[in-house]
Amino acid sequence: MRVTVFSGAGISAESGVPTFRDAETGLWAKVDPYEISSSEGWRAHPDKVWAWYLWRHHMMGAVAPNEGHRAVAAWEDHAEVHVVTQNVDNLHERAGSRNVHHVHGSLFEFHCDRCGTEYAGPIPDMPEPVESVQPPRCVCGGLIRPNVVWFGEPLPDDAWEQSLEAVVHADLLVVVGTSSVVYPAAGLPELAVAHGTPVIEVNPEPTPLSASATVSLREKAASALPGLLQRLPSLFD
Ligand code: BJW
Ligand code: ZN
Repeated sequence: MRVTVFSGAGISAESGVPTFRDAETGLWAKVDPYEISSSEGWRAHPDKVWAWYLWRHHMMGAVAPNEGHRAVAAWEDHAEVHVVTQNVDNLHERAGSRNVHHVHGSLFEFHCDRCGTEYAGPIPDMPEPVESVQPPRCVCGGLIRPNVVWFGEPLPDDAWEQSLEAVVHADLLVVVGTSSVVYPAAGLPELAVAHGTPVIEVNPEPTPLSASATVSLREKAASALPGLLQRLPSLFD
């Protein structure tokens, strides 16, 4: 069996990583997404954006995979598993998943915003959020930025192609912890539905996908994912 998992911030919530859109604890409850997570925001105030990403870089390095990430990795004992994740953390890899496609990039890689050269220099530790930090400069004079996809930017070609393949060839798509509002990524489950592939959504809250998912489990990732494959026969009764 080929299982593809499409994950969002909710799968890392129980590891202590805040989601984006939770009204109280979400990252966007405190900062304007278009100020901090767009190429316009970067051009206008790179020092503010850099400071925010340094803090998130610290936070993601300080947390561990939870039972949800670990369950997905363990499915590789029973199935061919691909993980398509919108998350810029590395918790799926740290849990042991081998085929992880990061459609919104990675917060553990950096490059120059002018010449594109990968940056392997030091990244300051930022345990507390601060207002502003000057990003390092490349030898070409450009600024070093995180390798993440901001609003208005294209998704990385390789990850996107591999994600399309993984969704189109899946026998089952498990969509976990995403609000399903950010495109083109949110189009992947729609593609599976159009192909007639069973889609299981795991999310304590309803989303725009819920109506078309084959099964919607109103459960949290760390409790729903560990027993999910064993539950399949009863879910599709
Ligand atoms: C739990 C849980 C638990 C809680 N267990 N669940 C109108 C229509 C269509 C598209 C557009 C449009 N207007 C503009 C656009 C385009 C735009 C877009 O989609 N905007 C919409 C928001 C309207 N998209 C783009 O700009 C994309 N690029 C693009 O379109 O390029 C075109 C182009 C082509 C060619 C050349 C040039 C351009 C890029 C999108 C990039 C998104 N980037 C971010 C930031 C990444 C870096 C970072 O991490 O800082 O990606 S935004 C943010 O949202 C992040 C996430 O990956 C993404 C999705 O969020 P996610 O993961 O779903 O999190 P939440 O918080 O929304 O939801 C969490 C869920 O978990 C909730 O449902 C909870 O209930 C649940 N949950 N606890 C399970 N324990
Ligand atoms: Zn450069």
